[in-house]
Amino acid sequence: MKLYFSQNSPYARRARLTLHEAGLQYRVVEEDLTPRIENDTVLFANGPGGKVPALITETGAFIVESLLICRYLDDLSGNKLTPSQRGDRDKAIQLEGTASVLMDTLYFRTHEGRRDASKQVTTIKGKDVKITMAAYDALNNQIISFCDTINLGIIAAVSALGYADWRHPTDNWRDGRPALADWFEKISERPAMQLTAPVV
Ligand SMILES: N[C@@H](CCC(=O)N[C@@H](CS)C(=O)NCC(=O)O)C(=O)O
Repeated sequence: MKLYFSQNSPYARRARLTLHEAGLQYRVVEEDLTPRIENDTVLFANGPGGKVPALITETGAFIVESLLICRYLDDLSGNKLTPSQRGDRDKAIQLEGTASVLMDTLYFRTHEGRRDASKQVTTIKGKDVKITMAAYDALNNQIISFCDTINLGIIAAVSALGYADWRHPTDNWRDGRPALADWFEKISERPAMQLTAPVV
C-alpha cells in the first residue's frame, strides 16, 4: 500500500497517525508530496481530487478523504483505534466529529485569510471564528473522559489542534482550557505525534 501525504496537512496527519498508531506502518509506504503544487501530477494520475491524503490499497483502489482512509486503516488493523464498548465508541465518534468541524473551519479560515482583504466576507469570517472557539470549548469538555487512550477521535483532535498552533497561533486555544492544554502536551510526547507534527 502507499499513502501520499504532505507534512503540514492536518488531513494527511490524521491518516498518518492512524497508520502509525494502528501499527500498520510496515505494510504501507509513505510518500511525501511536499511541495504540493509541484507534485499534483501523481495524484491526478490516479483519480480526481488532487488532494492529500490519498491511499493506494493492496488491491489497487485509490482512496481519498481522510475520514475514509482512517476508517479503512482501522478496519485493516482489527479496529485497534475504535473502542469496543458502545458508550466509549460513541464518545470517540463525538470527539472525532467535533475535531473534524474544527479542522475544516480552521482550514477554510486559512484560505479565506489569503484572499484579498476587500474580497473577504466579514460575516463568514466572524461565523467561522465563532465555530472555531465553540469547537475548542467542546474539545476541552469532551477530552476529560479520555485520559491516555488513543482512538480515531483523539487522532483527529491532535491533528486539528496541531494545525491551529501552526496556522492560527493567535487563537490562543490553550487560554481558559487547561484540560485540553494539559492533555495535548502529554499526548504530543508519543513518537507518532512527534513524527507527524507540522514543520514550522
Ligand atoms: N476533505 C479532504 C480534505 C483534504 C485537503 O483539503 N487536503 C489539502 C491539504 S491540507 C490539499 O491537498 N489541498 C490541495 C488542493 O486543494 O489543491 C480530506 O478530508 O481528506
